[in-house]
Amino acid sequence: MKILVTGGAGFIGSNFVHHMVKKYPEYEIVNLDLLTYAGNLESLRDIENEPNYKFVRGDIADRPFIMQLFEKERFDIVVNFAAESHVDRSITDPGIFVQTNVMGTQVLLDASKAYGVKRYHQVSTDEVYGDLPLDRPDLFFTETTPLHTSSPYSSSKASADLFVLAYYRTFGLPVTISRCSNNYGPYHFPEKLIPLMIIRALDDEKLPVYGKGENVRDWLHVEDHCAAIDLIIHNGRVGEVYNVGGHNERTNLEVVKTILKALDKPESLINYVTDRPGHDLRYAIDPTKLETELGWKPQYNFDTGIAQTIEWYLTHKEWWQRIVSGEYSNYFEAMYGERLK
Ligand code: NAD
Ligand code: TDX
Repeated sequence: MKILVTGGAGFIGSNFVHHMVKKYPEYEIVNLDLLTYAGNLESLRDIENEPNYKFVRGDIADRPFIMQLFEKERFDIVVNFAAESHVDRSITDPGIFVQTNVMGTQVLLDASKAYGVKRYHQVSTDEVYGDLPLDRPDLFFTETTPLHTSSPYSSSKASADLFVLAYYRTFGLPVTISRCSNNYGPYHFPEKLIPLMIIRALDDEKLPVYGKGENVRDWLHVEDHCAAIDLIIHNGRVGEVYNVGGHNERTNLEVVKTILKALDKPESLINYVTDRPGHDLRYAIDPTKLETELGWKPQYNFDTGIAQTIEWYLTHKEWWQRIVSGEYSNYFEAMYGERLK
């Protein structure tokens, strides 16, 4: 079995590559990544010489390159993680989100169709469902919740999902889609809430909490997401969408306070800053379909997962210090400089 993993140098993709390379020594795993600011080959250092693993640099939206790669490699399965993934960046620069997330997906679909892949899996997000109100804890996203997006990021992801489903219905391409809630864990790029707060708290720096910090996210440890995708590509029904989430809802403020407590840092580091435009209020996944059809069960709850994650950032300072000291410092200044003054 030969599997193309796109975006395998990013946060979730690199965790998935680790998972697959270790679990399936008989498979060939090809990791295709453009190495944007979010791609980091250091996240794959420990498996880069494994005989069942190979890295290829390239752009999923580069049609001639992708067609040549599929011609040469004849993949059985494609798992598409490659994307622009940060909501705040999609607000300052939406164009690249259309280019990579929509056009790139469509190129991969064409290549998968042309070369007869046995499964095309699209890694999507719960953000395609929009948001839920804060005062209705009884409501959850199911696979039949209408798509109703808020940000350029979520709109690009929803567009891609619609193309994936169209290629199933129109061309019979064997597709599956997973829509997961917020991930956290090792190799998470420090522009996202949890790693940003851990790293800044360690340095006693101000922690920028948007608005009142009352927005709710449903957190899932990245290894549980990877296990879900593994199950879906092997046993999921073609043409189906599977929601992935573990019922771990927290307000952003609760998350930040949990991190501060674990690191023995004062809550006075919290700084309330201007809210994100169009900020989604609450995400909450109903994972019943994945649990009942495929027997998926998460291994972590938020308490065990966040403890493991904090420990990982404490023991992998060299991984994130290189990022924080590079191009990323300019990004932080541009995104937060004025707001934190
Ligand atoms: P990430 O930003 O950490 O990684 C994205 C990777 O894609 C990077 O390695 C980057 O170099 C690569 N990439 C970007 N543009 C590319 C292109 N044109 N061609 C090839 N490679 C390209 O993102 P992530 O958080 O690991 O998310 C991975 C996927 O999972 C995304 O599709 C995202 O929408 C989805 N998702 C993320 C979350 C989350 O909480 N992070 C939750 C649900 C779904
Ligand atoms: O500095 C911050 N302060 C803050 O209050 C940042 C970076 C975020 N936040 C808030 C915004 C959100 O309510 O924390 C929450 C989480 O923010 P992000 O980490 O940016 O994630 P989110 O916008 O929820 O999107 C994530 O989950 C779904 C991923 O980035 C997406 O790729 C995924 O699809």
